[in-house]
Amino acid sequence: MNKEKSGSGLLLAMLTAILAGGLSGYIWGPAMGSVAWLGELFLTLLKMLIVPLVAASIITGVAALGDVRNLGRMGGISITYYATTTLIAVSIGLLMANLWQPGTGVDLGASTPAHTTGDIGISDLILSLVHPNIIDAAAHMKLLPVIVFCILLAAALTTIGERGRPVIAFFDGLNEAMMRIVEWIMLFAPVGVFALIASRLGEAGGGEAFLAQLTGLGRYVLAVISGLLTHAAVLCMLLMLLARRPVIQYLGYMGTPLMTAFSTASSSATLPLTMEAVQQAGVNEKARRFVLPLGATINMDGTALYEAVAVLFIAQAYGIELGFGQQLVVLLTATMAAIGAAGIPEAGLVTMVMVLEAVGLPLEGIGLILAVDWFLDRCRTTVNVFGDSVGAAVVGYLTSPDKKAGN
Ligand code: DAS
Repeated sequence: MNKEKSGSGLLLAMLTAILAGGLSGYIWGPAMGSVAWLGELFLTLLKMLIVPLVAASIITGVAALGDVRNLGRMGGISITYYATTTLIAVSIGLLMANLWQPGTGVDLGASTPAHTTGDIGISDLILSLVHPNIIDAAAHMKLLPVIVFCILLAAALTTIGERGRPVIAFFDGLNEAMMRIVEWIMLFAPVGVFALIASRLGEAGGGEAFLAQLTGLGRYVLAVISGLLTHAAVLCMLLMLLARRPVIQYLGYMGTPLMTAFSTASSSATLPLTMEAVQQAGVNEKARRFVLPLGATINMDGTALYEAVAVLFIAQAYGIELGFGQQLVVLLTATMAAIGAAGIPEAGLVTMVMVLEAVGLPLEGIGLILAVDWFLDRCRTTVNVFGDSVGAAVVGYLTSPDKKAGN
């Protein structure tokens, strides 16, 4: 069967699995916990590939650039894309939170706690780029220092001529082998996705409980979802304008990784499938191997947008007015918090502390949004992964010598 046919078959199977998982979790609730281990198996199989795949793709992607100046150009365009789209996402989040006023009138039954005032460390962000023991970093899935080390290693390998070639060839073979394992794991994806959705909805108490939680925080959920959809539309425009790609066709390739992102709530775990899908879409190989692993680690548009909405929701719920200056602080700190968030479930909830402290809001406010965070995490992770895939297409097109559409 050709790749195209099997791809659409898998897409249909994944869609069916998500719907069946949601329905099962809705109907049988906690009883669906019995299949959670299948979801855990799928998630772990994907996680198992992350470090070797990231190392192999970064090293071969950077080495393929040859001249370090090309690396500078691709790196510059990538970082500019990441920063711009993340700032757009946070701005959309702030806009939605001011329009919907999700926290206004929320009865907390508690007095406004004293403000905390914290500071945010840009130095922490820079220090997170390196690690004293790269094996330890890899063992603990600290991907940023692994990526930085691999970029430096690849750049060095390209400067030592013949002696570097066998090392690069090794990582090239490793990359191909990893992509082959990804194809095998994808055969199990529908089962894994079904189990992840059904068991997690079951854990939330099943359909009725889930709907009660959603409606209880209705305006907040609407503000986040409408913001994420708006940003997804912006990404589609960037795909058409800056990468010259038809959106529907690209979404067709991205169907499986996007559904996996929604099911796993982990950009990192989804990365192997994103790499496969973007390769199928014919994106420039050098860009794909460099932009995707980096993007999956530091480019989180969905998370940035979500943190902006959540912080304003908490301020509104406590009756604390955030002026323009403070919302500017939210804009900057939510951008940095998103960069610092790992591609794992609930990471955005953790780094949000940085934003709350920056504007002196009570950390207890996080308790107001916990009930629905597992669902919104899936939504924002899906946008994170889509943003990474658009970044690969944009950087691939802008750095391709002939600017051929679909590069
Ligand atoms: N779950 C994170 C991810 O994998 C996003 C988040 O927690 O905000 O992208």
